[in-house]
Amino acid sequence: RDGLIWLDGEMVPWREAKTHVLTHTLHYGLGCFEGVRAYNTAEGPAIFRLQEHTDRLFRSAHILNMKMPFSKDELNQAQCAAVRENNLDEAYLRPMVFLGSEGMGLRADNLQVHVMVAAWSWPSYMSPEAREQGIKVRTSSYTRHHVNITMCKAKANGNYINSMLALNEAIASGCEEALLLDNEGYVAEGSGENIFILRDGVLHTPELTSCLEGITRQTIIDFCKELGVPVRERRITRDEVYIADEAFFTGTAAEVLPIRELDGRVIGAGKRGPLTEKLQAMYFDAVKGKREANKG
Ligand code: AKG
Repeated sequence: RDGLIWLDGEMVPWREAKTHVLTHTLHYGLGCFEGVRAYNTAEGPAIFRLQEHTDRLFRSAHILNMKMPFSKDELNQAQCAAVRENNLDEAYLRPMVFLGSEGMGLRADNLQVHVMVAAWSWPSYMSPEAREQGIKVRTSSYTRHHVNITMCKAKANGNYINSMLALNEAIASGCEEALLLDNEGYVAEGSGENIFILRDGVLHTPELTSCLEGITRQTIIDFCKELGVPVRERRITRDEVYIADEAFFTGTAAEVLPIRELDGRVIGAGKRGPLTEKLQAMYFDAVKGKREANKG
Protein backbone atom coordinates (compact mmCIF):
# COMPACT_ATOMS: atom_id res chain seq x y z
CA ARG A 1 0.00 0.00 0.00
CA ASP A 2 1.05 3.55 -0.64
CA GLY A 3 0.13 6.77 1.01
CA LEU A 4 0.85 8.54 4.27
CA ILE A 5 0.21 7.75 7.91
CA TRP A 6 0.15 10.37 10.65
CA LEU A 7 2.50 9.13 13.39
CA ASP A 8 3.28 11.16 16.50
CA GLY A 9 2.69 14.50 14.83
CA GLU A 10 4.22 13.84 11.41
CA MET A 11 3.07 12.42 8.11
CA VAL A 12 5.26 9.46 7.21
CA PRO A 13 5.18 7.18 4.14
CA TRP A 14 2.93 4.13 4.69
CA ARG A 15 5.86 1.69 4.51
CA GLU A 16 7.90 3.64 7.04
CA ALA A 17 5.16 3.89 9.67
CA LYS A 18 6.74 1.11 11.74
CA THR A 19 7.06 0.23 15.38
CA HIS A 20 9.51 -2.00 17.27
CA VAL A 21 8.79 -5.69 17.99
CA LEU A 22 9.08 -4.85 21.69
CA THR A 23 6.21 -2.36 21.44
CA HIS A 24 4.45 -2.76 24.76
CA THR A 25 0.92 -2.78 23.30
CA LEU A 26 1.88 -5.65 20.99
CA HIS A 27 2.75 -7.76 24.05
CA TYR A 28 0.07 -6.88 26.59
CA GLY A 29 -2.68 -5.21 24.54
CA LEU A 30 -3.07 -1.97 26.49
CA GLY A 31 -4.03 0.64 23.95
CA CYS A 32 -7.13 2.22 22.46
CA PHE A 33 -8.42 3.10 19.04
CA GLU A 34 -11.27 4.48 17.00
CA GLY A 35 -13.02 3.52 13.80
CA VAL A 36 -14.08 6.61 11.88
CA ARG A 37 -15.42 7.11 8.36
CA ALA A 38 -15.17 9.93 5.87
CA TYR A 39 -17.83 10.10 3.18
CA ASN A 40 -17.87 12.03 -0.04
CA THR A 41 -20.35 14.90 0.16
CA ALA A 42 -21.31 17.78 -2.13
CA GLU A 43 -18.56 19.81 -0.43
CA GLY A 44 -15.93 17.06 -0.70
CA PRO A 45 -14.97 14.40 1.85
CA ALA A 46 -16.41 14.92 5.34
CA ILE A 47 -15.60 12.92 8.44
CA PHE A 48 -18.79 11.73 10.11
CA ARG A 49 -19.04 12.66 13.79
CA LEU A 50 -15.34 13.48 14.00
CA GLN A 51 -15.56 15.30 17.33
CA GLU A 52 -17.57 12.47 18.95
CA HIS A 53 -14.94 9.93 17.89
CA THR A 54 -12.07 12.10 19.11
CA ASP A 55 -13.86 12.65 22.42
CA ARG A 56 -14.35 8.89 22.86
CA LEU A 57 -10.67 8.22 22.05
CA PHE A 58 -9.66 10.63 24.80
CA ARG A 59 -12.14 9.03 27.23
CA SER A 60 -10.69 5.60 26.39
CA ALA A 61 -7.13 6.85 27.03
CA HIS A 62 -8.24 8.38 30.32
CA ILE A 63 -9.85 5.12 31.45
CA LEU A 64 -6.69 3.18 30.55
CA ASN A 65 -4.54 5.79 32.31
CA MET A 66 -2.65 6.71 29.14
CA LYS A 67 -1.61 10.34 28.99
CA MET A 68 -2.44 11.73 25.56
CA PRO A 69 0.53 13.65 24.15
CA PHE A 70 -1.68 15.60 21.72
CA SER A 71 -4.74 17.81 22.08
CA LYS A 72 -8.17 17.00 20.70
CA ASP A 73 -7.72 19.72 18.09
CA GLU A 74 -4.45 18.16 16.96
CA LEU A 75 -6.14 14.78 16.66
CA ASN A 76 -9.01 16.27 14.66
CA GLN A 77 -6.52 17.95 12.34
CA ALA A 78 -4.50 14.73 12.02
CA GLN A 79 -7.63 12.84 10.89
CA CYS A 80 -8.55 15.52 8.35
CA ALA A 81 -4.95 15.54 7.07
CA ALA A 82 -4.94 11.73 6.75
CA VAL A 83 -7.95 11.90 4.40
CA ARG A 84 -6.77 14.99 2.50
CA GLU A 85 -3.12 14.04 2.03
CA ASN A 86 -4.02 10.55 0.84
CA ASN A 87 -6.45 12.06 -1.71
CA LEU A 88 -9.32 9.91 -0.46
CA ASP A 89 -12.97 10.72 -1.18
CA GLU A 90 -14.31 8.03 1.09
CA ALA A 91 -12.15 6.54 3.79
CA TYR A 92 -12.03 4.44 6.91
CA LEU A 93 -9.82 6.03 9.55
CA ARG A 94 -8.06 4.25 12.33
CA PRO A 95 -6.60 6.46 15.07
CA MET A 96 -4.76 4.41 17.67
CA VAL A 97 -3.00 5.17 20.95
CA PHE A 98 -0.30 2.71 22.01
CA LEU A 99 2.63 2.32 24.37
CA GLY A 100 6.27 2.39 23.28
CA SER A 101 9.08 -0.16 23.53
CA GLU A 102 11.08 1.38 26.37
CA GLY A 103 10.50 -1.53 28.69
CA MET A 104 8.77 -4.86 29.31
CA GLY A 105 6.72 -5.88 32.31
CA LEU A 106 3.30 -4.69 33.31
CA ARG A 107 4.36 -1.32 34.69
CA ALA A 108 3.28 1.27 32.19
CA ASP A 109 4.05 4.51 33.99
CA ASN A 110 7.42 5.13 32.34
CA LEU A 111 6.48 4.28 28.78
CA GLN A 112 6.00 6.71 25.94
CA VAL A 113 2.46 7.08 24.60
CA HIS A 114 2.33 7.07 20.78
CA VAL A 115 -0.54 8.09 18.53
CA MET A 116 -1.13 7.24 14.90
CA VAL A 117 -3.88 7.86 12.36
CA ALA A 118 -4.15 5.73 9.21
CA ALA A 119 -6.76 6.22 6.48
CA TRP A 120 -7.60 3.90 3.63
CA SER A 121 -10.39 3.04 1.29
CA TRP A 122 -12.71 0.45 2.90
CA PRO A 123 -15.95 0.91 0.99
CA SER A 124 -18.05 -1.61 2.85
CA TYR A 125 -17.60 -4.07 5.66
CA MET A 126 -20.37 -6.25 4.28
CA SER A 127 -21.48 -6.98 0.71
CA PRO A 128 -24.30 -4.89 -0.83
CA GLU A 129 -26.35 -8.11 -0.68
CA ALA A 130 -25.85 -8.37 3.10
CA ARG A 131 -26.91 -4.75 3.51
CA GLU A 132 -30.19 -5.56 1.78
CA GLN A 133 -30.86 -9.15 2.74
CA GLY A 134 -29.32 -9.20 6.20
CA ILE A 135 -26.82 -11.57 7.74
CA LYS A 136 -26.86 -14.87 9.60
CA VAL A 137 -25.72 -14.62 13.19
CA ARG A 138 -25.02 -17.11 15.97
CA THR A 139 -24.97 -16.61 19.69
CA SER A 140 -21.39 -16.89 20.79
CA SER A 141 -20.06 -19.46 23.23
CA TYR A 142 -17.84 -16.61 24.53
CA THR A 143 -19.16 -14.16 27.13
CA ARG A 144 -18.93 -10.39 26.55
CA HIS A 145 -16.93 -8.15 28.83
CA HIS A 146 -17.83 -7.97 32.47
CA VAL A 147 -17.86 -4.34 33.66
CA ASN A 148 -15.03 -4.99 36.08
CA ILE A 149 -12.77 -7.12 33.90
CA THR A 150 -12.15 -5.07 30.79
CA MET A 151 -13.42 -1.52 30.78
CA CYS A 152 -16.42 -1.41 28.46
CA LYS A 153 -16.46 2.39 28.19
CA ALA A 154 -12.99 2.25 26.65
CA LYS A 155 -12.57 1.16 23.05
CA ALA A 156 -9.51 -0.77 24.13
CA ASN A 157 -7.36 -2.89 21.81
CA GLY A 158 -7.42 -5.86 24.20
CA ASN A 159 -11.23 -5.91 24.27
CA TYR A 160 -11.18 -7.10 20.68
CA ILE A 161 -9.58 -10.46 21.50
CA ASN A 162 -12.99 -11.47 22.81
CA SER A 163 -14.54 -10.08 19.59
CA MET A 164 -12.19 -12.05 17.35
CA LEU A 165 -12.74 -15.32 19.21
CA ALA A 166 -16.48 -14.84 18.81
CA LEU A 167 -16.38 -13.72 15.16
CA ASN A 168 -14.06 -16.51 14.06
CA GLU A 169 -16.23 -19.07 15.84
CA ALA A 170 -19.31 -17.66 14.07
CA ILE A 171 -17.61 -17.77 10.67
CA ALA A 172 -16.38 -21.34 11.26
CA SER A 173 -19.96 -22.39 11.89
CA GLY A 174 -21.27 -20.85 8.67
CA CYS A 175 -22.53 -17.53 10.06
CA GLU A 176 -21.38 -14.02 9.26
CA GLU A 177 -21.38 -12.45 12.72
CA ALA A 178 -21.57 -13.33 16.41
CA LEU A 179 -23.98 -12.14 19.06
CA LEU A 180 -22.33 -11.97 22.47
CA LEU A 181 -24.18 -12.23 25.77
CA ASP A 182 -23.05 -10.58 28.98
CA ASN A 183 -21.97 -12.50 32.08
CA GLU A 184 -25.60 -12.70 33.24
CA GLY A 185 -26.78 -14.09 29.93
CA TYR A 186 -28.37 -10.96 28.50
CA VAL A 187 -27.69 -9.67 24.99
CA ALA A 188 -24.64 -7.37 24.87
CA GLU A 189 -23.59 -6.71 21.27
CA GLY A 190 -21.99 -8.10 18.12
CA SER A 191 -18.23 -8.56 17.76
CA GLY A 192 -17.84 -4.94 16.64
CA GLU A 193 -21.42 -3.64 16.52
CA ASN A 194 -24.28 -2.60 18.76
CA ILE A 195 -27.61 -4.37 18.29
CA PHE A 196 -31.21 -3.12 18.00
CA ILE A 197 -34.43 -5.12 17.83
CA LEU A 198 -37.90 -3.92 16.84
CA ARG A 199 -40.99 -5.40 18.44
CA ASP A 200 -44.53 -4.06 18.11
CA GLY A 201 -43.32 -0.66 16.95
CA VAL A 202 -40.82 -0.16 19.80
CA LEU A 203 -37.08 -0.32 19.20
CA HIS A 204 -35.00 -1.93 21.96
CA THR A 205 -31.26 -1.89 22.50
CA PRO A 206 -29.13 -3.12 25.41
CA GLU A 207 -28.28 -0.52 28.01
CA LEU A 208 -24.63 0.58 28.15
CA THR A 209 -23.35 -2.03 30.58
CA SER A 210 -21.45 -4.64 28.61
CA CYS A 211 -21.43 -2.93 25.25
CA LEU A 212 -19.60 -0.06 23.62
CA GLU A 213 -21.05 3.47 23.73
CA GLY A 214 -21.53 3.34 19.99
CA ILE A 215 -21.59 6.57 18.02
CA THR A 216 -23.70 4.98 15.28
CA ARG A 217 -25.93 3.58 18.07
CA GLN A 218 -26.54 7.12 19.32
CA THR A 219 -27.16 8.35 15.76
CA ILE A 220 -29.90 5.72 15.37
CA ILE A 221 -31.48 6.70 18.70
CA ASP A 222 -31.52 10.34 17.51
CA PHE A 223 -33.16 9.34 14.20
CA CYS A 224 -35.86 7.44 16.10
CA LYS A 225 -36.65 10.56 18.15
CA GLU A 226 -37.13 12.41 14.87
CA LEU A 227 -39.33 9.62 13.50
CA GLY A 228 -41.35 9.32 16.70
CA VAL A 229 -40.30 5.67 17.14
CA PRO A 230 -39.93 4.90 20.87
CA VAL A 231 -36.53 3.51 21.91
CA ARG A 232 -35.99 1.55 25.13
CA GLU A 233 -32.49 0.91 26.47
CA ARG A 234 -32.84 -2.16 28.64
CA ARG A 235 -31.82 -5.76 29.19
CA ILE A 236 -32.72 -8.00 26.26
CA THR A 237 -32.74 -11.79 26.16
CA ARG A 238 -31.61 -13.85 23.19
CA ASP A 239 -35.08 -15.30 22.69
CA GLU A 240 -36.44 -11.77 22.33
CA VAL A 241 -34.16 -11.46 19.31
CA TYR A 242 -35.64 -14.71 17.90
CA ILE A 243 -39.16 -13.25 18.03
CA ALA A 244 -38.31 -9.68 16.98
CA ASP A 245 -40.03 -8.15 13.97
CA GLU A 246 -36.70 -6.71 12.82
CA ALA A 247 -33.12 -6.75 14.11
CA PHE A 248 -30.00 -4.93 12.99
CA PHE A 249 -26.44 -4.14 13.97
CA THR A 250 -24.85 -0.69 13.96
CA GLY A 251 -21.22 0.44 13.89
CA THR A 252 -18.85 2.69 11.99
CA ALA A 253 -17.43 -0.24 10.06
CA ALA A 254 -20.71 -2.19 9.69
CA GLU A 255 -22.92 0.94 9.32
CA VAL A 256 -26.57 -0.27 9.57
CA LEU A 257 -26.66 -4.00 8.95
CA PRO A 258 -29.87 -6.09 9.01
CA ILE A 259 -29.88 -9.46 10.82
CA ARG A 260 -32.02 -12.05 9.09
CA GLU A 261 -31.33 -15.08 11.26
CA LEU A 262 -30.06 -15.85 14.76
CA ASP A 263 -29.17 -19.43 15.78
CA GLY A 264 -31.16 -20.84 12.86
CA ARG A 265 -34.33 -18.88 13.76
CA VAL A 266 -35.57 -16.56 11.02
CA ILE A 267 -36.17 -13.04 12.33
CA GLY A 268 -39.34 -11.33 11.11
CA ALA A 269 -39.70 -11.70 7.36
CA GLY A 270 -36.13 -13.03 7.08
CA LYS A 271 -34.84 -9.95 5.27
CA ARG A 272 -34.32 -6.25 5.90
CA GLY A 273 -37.45 -4.85 7.55
CA PRO A 274 -39.07 -1.49 6.71
CA LEU A 275 -37.76 0.41 9.76
CA THR A 276 -34.24 -0.94 9.20
CA GLU A 277 -34.46 0.21 5.58
CA LYS A 278 -35.67 3.66 6.64
CA LEU A 279 -32.91 4.07 9.25
CA GLN A 280 -30.30 2.84 6.78
CA ALA A 281 -31.48 5.49 4.27
CA MET A 282 -31.40 8.20 6.96
CA TYR A 283 -27.91 7.09 7.95
CA PHE A 284 -26.55 7.25 4.41
CA ASP A 285 -28.17 10.66 3.89
CA ALA A 286 -26.59 11.89 7.12
CA VAL A 287 -23.10 10.65 6.37
CA LYS A 288 -23.26 11.99 2.83
CA GLY A 289 -23.95 15.43 4.26
CA LYS A 290 -27.61 15.69 3.36
CA ARG A 291 -28.65 15.95 6.97
CA GLU A 292 -27.92 18.09 9.98
CA ALA A 293 -26.28 15.14 11.74
CA ASN A 294 -23.06 15.48 9.73
CA LYS A 295 -20.87 17.58 11.95
CA GLY A 296 -17.57 16.20 10.62
C1 AKG B 1 -15.78 0.14 13.85
O1 AKG B 1 -16.99 -0.04 13.79
O2 AKG B 1 -15.22 1.02 13.19
C2 AKG B 1 -14.94 -0.68 14.73
O3 AKG B 1 -13.99 -0.19 15.24
C3 AKG B 1 -15.27 -2.09 14.94
C4 AKG B 1 -14.09 -2.95 14.77
C5 AKG B 1 -13.81 -3.29 13.34
O4 AKG B 1 -14.69 -3.83 12.67
O5 AKG B 1 -12.70 -3.05 12.88
